[in-house]
Amino acid sequence: MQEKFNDIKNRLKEELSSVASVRLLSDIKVKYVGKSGEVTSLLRGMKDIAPEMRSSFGKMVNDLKEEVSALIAVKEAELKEKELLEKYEKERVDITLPGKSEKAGNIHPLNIVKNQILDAFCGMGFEIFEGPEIDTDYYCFQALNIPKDHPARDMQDTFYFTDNILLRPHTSPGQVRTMESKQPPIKILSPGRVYRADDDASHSPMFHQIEGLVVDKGVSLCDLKGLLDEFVRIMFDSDTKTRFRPSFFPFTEPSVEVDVTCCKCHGKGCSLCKGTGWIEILGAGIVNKNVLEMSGIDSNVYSGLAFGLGIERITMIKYGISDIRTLFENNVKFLKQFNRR
Ligand code: FA5
Repeated sequence: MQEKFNDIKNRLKEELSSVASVRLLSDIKVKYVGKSGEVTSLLRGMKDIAPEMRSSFGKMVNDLKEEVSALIAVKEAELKEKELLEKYEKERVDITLPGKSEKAGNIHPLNIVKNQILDAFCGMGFEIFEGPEIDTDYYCFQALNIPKDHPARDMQDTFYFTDNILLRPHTSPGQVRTMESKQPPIKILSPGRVYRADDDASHSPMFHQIEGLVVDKGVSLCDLKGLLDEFVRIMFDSDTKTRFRPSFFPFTEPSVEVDVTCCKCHGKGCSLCKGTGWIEILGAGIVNKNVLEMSGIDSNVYSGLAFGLGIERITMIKYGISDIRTLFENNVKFLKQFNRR
């Protein structure tokens, strides 16, 4: 029996001396100490052993099993260590090499300014409502108190698909759609792209506006002034002043245009502000009663204020950009200047 035990140990040692991986070692483990392995099978032969010899035979087999398992465990630890070192070697990184930095894009200046404007008004309790870019004559003009053939249409001449379907020339249809869909109190902003038959250094055929509308009981020109003063205070330098000029929009009465002191010359007069010291940023006013009534709001109970600002204009003022077209040319050198990282 001892001979048989020795034979098992010798064969095992020989196999262990040439095994090269943990995976192959596990086959050897199964062969010797697995459920049907050579050593385990010896115990099964117990029934053929004389009863008085069984206890010592059992002990001998268990000792053999322990010895075999220990030999396998030592080899296993050795192979695992070897495989780990090989893996580390394969994955070795030279940490002294210069890193490859990822090229990240940055937010377009128009979006930077748009987000600042939305943040400023949302901080004052405004909600955002987006209307369609392709709209009807009714929403773009008629519901805003601009009937067919009214000369005020020339101020916002745009691109027509049919007599009735057009690219919206301003975000003011957002006022009407909001008032039709909800009753006061209303406090919304409507941002989006708008289109006009314009094209020069300060006018683009496609540009972005943000419309603001507040409708409630007792809304007055004082509220409009306070709101826009606060907006300018948030958006521009603390010494920037606002100026309200009388103006005309068919959908507001009275109507105003709002100027801010020029960011370049601070009111002294320069080429950017054409020597006036002021730059116009938006149109605004008290919502015309006809507009409220056409949208289903009782103008004897409620009044409203509205404003519409051009995002390009504010971006140009904030960054001292003299030609609106640079905002749409996608010149990477120009756009990279706005990377704030
Ligand atoms: C309007 O569009 C009115 N709907 C604004 C309004 C809303 C008035 C609510 C009263 C109540 P206006 O045509 O002035 O107004 O345009 C508003 C702003 O859009 C201008 O101050 C200017 O900043 C910008 N803007 C107008 N045309 C262009 C253009 N072609 N390119 C770039 N910006 C423009």
